[in-house]
Amino acid sequence: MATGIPSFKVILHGEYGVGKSSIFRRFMNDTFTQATGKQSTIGLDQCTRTIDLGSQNVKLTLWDTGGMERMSFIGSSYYRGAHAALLCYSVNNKDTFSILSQYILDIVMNAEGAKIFLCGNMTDQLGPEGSEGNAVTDTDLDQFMSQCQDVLSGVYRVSCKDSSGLEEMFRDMARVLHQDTMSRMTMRRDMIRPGDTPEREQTTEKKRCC
Ligand SMILES: Nc1nc2c(ncn2[C@@H]2O[C@H](COP(=O)(O)OP(=O)(O)OP(=O)(O)O)[C@@H](O)[C@H]2O)c(=O)[nH]1
Ligand SMILES: [Mg+2]
Repeated sequence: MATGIPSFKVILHGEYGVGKSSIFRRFMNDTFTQATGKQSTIGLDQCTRTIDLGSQNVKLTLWDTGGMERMSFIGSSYYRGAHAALLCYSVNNKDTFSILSQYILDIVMNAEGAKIFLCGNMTDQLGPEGSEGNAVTDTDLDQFMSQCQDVLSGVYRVSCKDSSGLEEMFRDMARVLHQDTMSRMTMRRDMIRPGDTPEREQTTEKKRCC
C-alpha cells in the first residue's frame, strides 16, 4: 500500500430501487437525485474517500452496480477482494427486507470473509407510528437481527433524501473494518511467540543430540 493508509473495498448490495446508487452518490459528492421513473444502474461505478477517524485515516472504496450487472461477467470482479458488503433495503418496503437472507447467502458464497453491514434506507418516507403499512417494523428488524446475530457487523437506518445517518454510517463502517484488521494483526503477532518457529526447535533438537 503506497500511502500506508488502510484501504477497504465495500460493495453495495440489495434489491432494485432500494437506493444503492443514491447512497453511492451521497458518498461520492453528497448529492441526491429524485429520479422519476425507473433508472436502474447499468455498468459499474466506484469511488474512494478518505475517512478521518481522529487517530487514523481510513480509505473506503464503494462499489455500485445494478442487479443485471451482478449476474453478468462483471459479477466476479465486483465481488473480488471485497472486505465488506453494505446490504441495503427500503424501510418502507417489506419485500426488499424479506429477501435479505438470499442476499446474505450470495455475499457469503461470492465474497468470502466480507463483513456484512445492514442499511435500511428511505427513513424520510416512514409515516407516524401505527401507520406502518408495508413498512419494516422494529419487531421485523429485531427478529432478523436475532436470526443473524454473528453475521452482521453493523446495522443502520438512513435517508439519502435528507442525508440523515449516512456520514455516521460511513465512519462507523470504516472504524469497524479498521479495528477488525488491527485485532487480527495483534492476534497473529501474539501467535508467533519468540522461540516458537520450527527452525529454532529443530536447531535445539540437534544441539541436544550432539
Ligand atoms: N424518498 C426517498 N427516495 C429515495 C431515497 N433513496 C433513493 N430514493 C429514490 O429511490 C429511487 C431508486 O434509487 P436508486 O438509488 O436508483 O436505487 P438502486 O438501488 O440503485 O436501484 P438499481 O440500480 O435498480 O438496483 C430513486 O428515484 C431515488 O431518488 C431516500 O432516502 N428517500
Ligand atoms: Mg443503482
